[in-house]
Amino acid sequence: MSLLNILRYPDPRLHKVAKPVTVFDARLKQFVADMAETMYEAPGIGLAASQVDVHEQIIVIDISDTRSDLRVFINPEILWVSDEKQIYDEGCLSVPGVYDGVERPARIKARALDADGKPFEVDADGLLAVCVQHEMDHLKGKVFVEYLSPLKRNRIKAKMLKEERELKREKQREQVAVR
Ligand code: GNR
Ligand code: NI
Repeated sequence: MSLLNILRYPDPRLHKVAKPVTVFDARLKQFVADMAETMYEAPGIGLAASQVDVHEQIIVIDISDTRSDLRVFINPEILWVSDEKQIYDEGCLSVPGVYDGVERPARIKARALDADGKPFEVDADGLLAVCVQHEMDHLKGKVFVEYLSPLKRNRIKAKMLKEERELKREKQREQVAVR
């Protein structure tokens, strides 16, 4: 098992479009296990492979309070969305510390494959519907801040770049300390 590095907005690699998985082997299962470990450690309720710089259609989700209901979605497709919308205050492990309202269809029907390549369908509402749509956006190269106004997005971008500079400086100081 290993923890994977999560890309931070505005990293351009977050905007790459993921390709379908074609091979269902032990390597895929190991990667799914690493994604789950990374999501639980973060901690987050979902993670898309795009966020760890792997541009294949792989998502892990666990919205349970007990962190014991892992769902794996490979090559997911939306089959139906409700006309009814819901606004949810979304966050993202690639945009830490930022939360804002996003309007999306309140209910969806989706189809995906599990880690064995076996198809399944899911009817989702509430947080699960939000999370599946948020993660499927990542696979298309879309981050939730792109639903916000350009003003908000630019402020978030500036805040993230400032934090990145500060993180880099901290790392350099650590390096000097061990030399
Ligand atoms: O951990 C996460 N929480 C969350 C909260 C509200 C709406 C969506 C999410 S997904 C996010 C993890 C993440 O960034 N997945 O891509
Ligand atoms: Ni996210």
